[in-house]
Amino acid sequence: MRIDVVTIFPEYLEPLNISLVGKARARGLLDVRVHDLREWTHDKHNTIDDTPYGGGPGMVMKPEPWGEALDAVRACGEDREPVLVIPTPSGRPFTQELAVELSQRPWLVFAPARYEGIDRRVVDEYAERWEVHEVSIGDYVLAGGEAAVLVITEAVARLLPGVLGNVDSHRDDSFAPGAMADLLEGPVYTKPPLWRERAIPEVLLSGHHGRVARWRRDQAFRRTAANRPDLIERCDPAVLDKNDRALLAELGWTERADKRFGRAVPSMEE
Ligand code: J9N
Repeated sequence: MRIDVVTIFPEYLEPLNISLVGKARARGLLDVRVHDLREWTHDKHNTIDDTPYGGGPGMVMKPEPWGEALDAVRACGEDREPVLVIPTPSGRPFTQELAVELSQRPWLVFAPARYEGIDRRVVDEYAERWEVHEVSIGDYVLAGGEAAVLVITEAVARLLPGVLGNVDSHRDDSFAPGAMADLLEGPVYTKPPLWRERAIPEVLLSGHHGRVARWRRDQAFRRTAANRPDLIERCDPAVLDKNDRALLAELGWTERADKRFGRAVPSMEE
């Protein structure tokens, strides 16, 4: 995969040199190129922003440098059009599903904005030629899109073939399509067996695979109910077994257990 990032803060993208993304690049699985937007300005102050038409606070990024930058990136290489990804709090939510979708594209170009955003005509112009995604990484406001580029790139890079050790690593990801009933992952433990007088839950030492699986599923439900009740609400009743329904009832989902989870599904142990 090739990734281009056009930014006024190229140093902000330095983390792409290390860790999983850095290793993927070193191994030739990922080609990342970071460009300074100011290279495509022509005035002596390298102006990239101006006041908004119609008034209002803040500054808007001018269209000309973006147009020249994106055309130059496009001209440098590939016989296909890239996918343009623009981080913005008003974009489509970035989810594991979108990460999977983007990981299947050969070429992504990121356009992180500063200030109050980029002149709308840039998005409209490139949307006529390229696939364009305006993407939000969450309901909070950053000072610029660069941190979002790091987030999206890491989520995408770890899905590329050969980047993670084994293919199985993805299957249990919380939010991975097909993960256990769309639940959050439960707690994990490793050596030593006793740390600061804290033991490992005995079931994990039991060697009883059925009981371990049941316990993990219960933990996942407890954590999901506590941190993401919305995931429980929209979970398909058909994926719940008798134990799940009993646990959810115990956790206070009693009414819904009556209404929605009343269906008989064979339990894991049966
Ligand atoms: N999700 C999200 C994106 C952003 C920004 S601010 C400027 C560009 C992108 N904030 N929050």
